[in-house]
Amino acid sequence: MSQNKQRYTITAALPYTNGPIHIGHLAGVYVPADIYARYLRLTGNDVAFMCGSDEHGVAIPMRAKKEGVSPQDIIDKYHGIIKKSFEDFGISFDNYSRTSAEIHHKTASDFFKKLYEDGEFVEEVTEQLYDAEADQFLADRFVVGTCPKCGHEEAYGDQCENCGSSLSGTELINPKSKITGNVPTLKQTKHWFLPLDKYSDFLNEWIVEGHKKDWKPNVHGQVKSWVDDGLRPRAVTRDLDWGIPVPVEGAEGKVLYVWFDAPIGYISATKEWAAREGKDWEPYWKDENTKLVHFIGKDNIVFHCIIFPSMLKAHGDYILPDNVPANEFLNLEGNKLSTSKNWAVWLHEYLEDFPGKEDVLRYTLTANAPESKDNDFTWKDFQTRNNSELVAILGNFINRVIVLTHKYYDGIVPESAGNYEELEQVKHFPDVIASSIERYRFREASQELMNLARLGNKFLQDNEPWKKIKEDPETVKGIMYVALQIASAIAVLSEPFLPFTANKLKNMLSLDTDLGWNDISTKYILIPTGHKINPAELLFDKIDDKTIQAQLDKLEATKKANEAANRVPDPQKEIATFDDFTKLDLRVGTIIEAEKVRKTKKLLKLTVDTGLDKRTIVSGIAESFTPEEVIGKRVTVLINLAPRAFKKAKADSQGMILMTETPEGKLVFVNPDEDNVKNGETIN
Ligand code: B3M
Ligand code: ZN
Repeated sequence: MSQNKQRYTITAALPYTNGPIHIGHLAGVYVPADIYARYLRLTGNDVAFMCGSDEHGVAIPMRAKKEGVSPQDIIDKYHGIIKKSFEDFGISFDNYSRTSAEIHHKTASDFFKKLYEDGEFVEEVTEQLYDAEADQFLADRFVVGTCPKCGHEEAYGDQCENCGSSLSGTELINPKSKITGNVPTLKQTKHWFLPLDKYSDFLNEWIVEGHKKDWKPNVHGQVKSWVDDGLRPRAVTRDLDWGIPVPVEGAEGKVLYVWFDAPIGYISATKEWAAREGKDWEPYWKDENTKLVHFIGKDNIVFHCIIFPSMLKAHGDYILPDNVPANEFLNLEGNKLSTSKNWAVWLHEYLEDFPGKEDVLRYTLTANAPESKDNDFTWKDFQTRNNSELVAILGNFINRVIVLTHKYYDGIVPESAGNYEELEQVKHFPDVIASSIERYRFREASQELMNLARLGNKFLQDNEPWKKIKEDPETVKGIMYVALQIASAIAVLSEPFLPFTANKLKNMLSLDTDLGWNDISTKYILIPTGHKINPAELLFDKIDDKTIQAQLDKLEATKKANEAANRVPDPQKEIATFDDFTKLDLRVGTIIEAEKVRKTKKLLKLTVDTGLDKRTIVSGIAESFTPEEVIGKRVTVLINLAPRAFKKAKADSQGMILMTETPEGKLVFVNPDEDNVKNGETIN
């Protein structure tokens, strides 16, 4: 449990400004990082919590092209959305910067120049993937192919997101240009390479041997496998026009590789923050006593445990990360979260749909976090976490304490009376929760917090002050006194997890907002006799099935839109002869009557004027049209199809009406759009 004042630099992965933040980013990176930062501040440490928008890299011009705007428009749009949604969600960065900022361009350029002047890079002309039609080199996401390590077929030119391996484009199997779809050619070009193989022994000693015990197995294991496989030089420059220009002679038209510049963004953000706060930034990045912790998703492990530490080591002035507690991935309703497929719960949309429920999502994502394996977010679980835990346990306990204190004592904390072991038990929660947080086990920590609320709930349930108040008011004073101490402890200990709730709770209890984590086991009585509390306010309210269904419907619509977008036409049937065709008797007709066929979902019983006669045709169009909608419709009818009995329609169908369908699956009539064509006209 952090007793003495320790300096921490905490970083959270810089989100690409090619789209908004979704729950996968929150669960993987930002909620755990925020819990950790808030806890360390509460326990009296000196914390610099840094993040910012990652505005370079191929993802940005690709999104710009897709939206038909400039890369600058894209980064300004999404930097704004992301920054605001983090603020509204209570992610308490000390600085949220952006890598397009001048201070970052300078910091990253200076960093590159130092390594360049120290001869750390290998300058080499090599053959790189090139798209002749697009007349450009295919860097990073501009090319996809099969990963040589794991066989994933959508690996990028710099990394495979499936196994996390760092790649170079020429290692991809069956590469394809994402610009034209062409198979790339090879073309010579000069780049500067960071010789990662040179840092293999250092990484092996520092991480593989040195952090065997305290780094998460999923992280340590990845690093060990890459070091054991053998590290290779990686180009840290690119032939792109979007990014930080390479600051050396002979590098026209080249920019820093986004994964070279982005992690330096943590340093730039610290410099920017320190200048604003009148602090010295250097101790946060150069003092060996500072603990540097990177919060990332598993696809960023190679960059934060191999490439960036090698850069820091090569530079020589900087400290190395104390830990990199990467999380695994969060899925959504059983499918992988995907920005491109819009398969996500976007943070800014959640905040619109669920105003005042920031903590419900924070809690759900923490209680269900993919800390050691991929996990699944379901709206049902979100509703259950809210209704069965936050409302029924935490909210219920707090509400009873506040309401009864006002009812029995006009809001004044009564004298203590009697001895209750619960008061002793409260003292242990700070250390229990701290121990989980300090080992990056935030799921476990959040459940320990919920156990404190359970303790309070059970204490009231077992002691039933509402029943004793008449015949034994003295005992009730003791019960309410203890309940108020438990509520105060929750107000402090919940702040890292549920900052909005903790605020409300501190207001209701009229608690001193500077109360620290350790005050609970040292000061221990946070809310003394005679202290006046404020009126009750609702902390949580139930989320009903209708609200959840609306979210599920939204996802269903996304799924349908994706199917529509990816729909491919059926392959051509086998060749039919002209004779085959002449057998079909296709006529113009008009639907003159229509009715639903009872006990069926799809059938309408129609009367069609074919120009030869008025006949019954049973058609499977009831899911796309009501009877009223089809009466009067001009249609194309196949009139010489063998009659077919439809029992439920109590009729034989004497033909078929030609239909097609939209990508969303809605049926559409194939009909002559020329009104004065008469019924009965043949269609050839
Ligand atoms: N922009 C985020 C990602 O890979 C990446 C992180 C940079 S942290 C320096 O999704
Ligand atoms: Zn792979």
